[in-house]
Amino acid sequence: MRKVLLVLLAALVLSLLRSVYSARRFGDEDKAAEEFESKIVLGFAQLGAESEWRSSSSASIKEAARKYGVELMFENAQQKQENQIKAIRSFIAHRVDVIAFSPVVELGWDNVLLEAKAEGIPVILVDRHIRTDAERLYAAFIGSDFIEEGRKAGRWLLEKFRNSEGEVKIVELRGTDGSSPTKDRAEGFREMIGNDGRFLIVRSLSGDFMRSKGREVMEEVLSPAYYNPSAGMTLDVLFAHNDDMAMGAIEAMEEHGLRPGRDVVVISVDAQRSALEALRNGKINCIVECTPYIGERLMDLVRQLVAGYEIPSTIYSEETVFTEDDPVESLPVRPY
Ligand code: GYE
Repeated sequence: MRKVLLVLLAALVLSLLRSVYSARRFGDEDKAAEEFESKIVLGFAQLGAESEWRSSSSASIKEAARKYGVELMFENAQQKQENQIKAIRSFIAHRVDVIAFSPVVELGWDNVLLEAKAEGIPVILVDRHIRTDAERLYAAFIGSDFIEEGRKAGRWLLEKFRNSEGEVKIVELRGTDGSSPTKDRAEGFREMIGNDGRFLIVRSLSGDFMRSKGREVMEEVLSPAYYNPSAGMTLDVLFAHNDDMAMGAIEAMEEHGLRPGRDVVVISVDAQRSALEALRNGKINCIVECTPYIGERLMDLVRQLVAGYEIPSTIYSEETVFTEDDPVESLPVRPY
């Protein structure tokens, strides 16, 4: 009898253990399934690492993805459109939930974006625009108003020279040709100064948004063939489409014995740490801010899209202008 009772007790204990174990297993599986379902996958095709701005923008996106629990597939296209297109195709093949990218140039995206659309994968343009006749190839644009940035630069210049009568010779250092910030900053700038006959853009050259190229281009601008004060070949203003190129050009000017900020008025765009430092030191006169910190807003949009909410089609960052007239203590100290 005792033996039978013992066997029964053992069987009971065993079955209890089994049911506890299987309940735990089911619980884990449920949790895993839930996590699997809620983890959003975002494919981001970054255009390159041409500037400090770009590196900060990449860092902002990676940090925000971590913070928001978004699984990020991140590709760096080394400034090549074909690499960006390849990256987007691989995101489509992986069936990510959302694709985002910063288009290196404006044209040539229709095919790949139609492919994403056919697979029902929404696309967000980050930082730069595309140009297309096709409809609804992307859900939203998030970034800066580049035309307004160009206007801000022009407006400041008009104010700076409001009391001067002579000609104002301007050299423009453009960013990457074919890209929206280059086209729009140039447009906004011309819109402001175009009706004032004193302002002459004597040269407009591309430095591809890179510090090394900004320096190279400025060296060419200052070579005897183009710069010869005794023959009246001078330069009054440098408008650089970004800080990296402005910093490179400042080095070249200093090597030629010019005092940037005094002999040549320098206007730049971005407001990265090194340029703000140059503004404090009087080597830059005006910086139009363009913020790379768009990661968190992007993750917000991604979540809303996946949850099926309507999202605004254009979201511009709020930005300001820093000038030589600002009290030095009021200028921000940037981490980048
Ligand atoms: O101004 C420049 C970068 O697209 C806004 O690209 C961005 C520009 C930025 O390389 O520094």
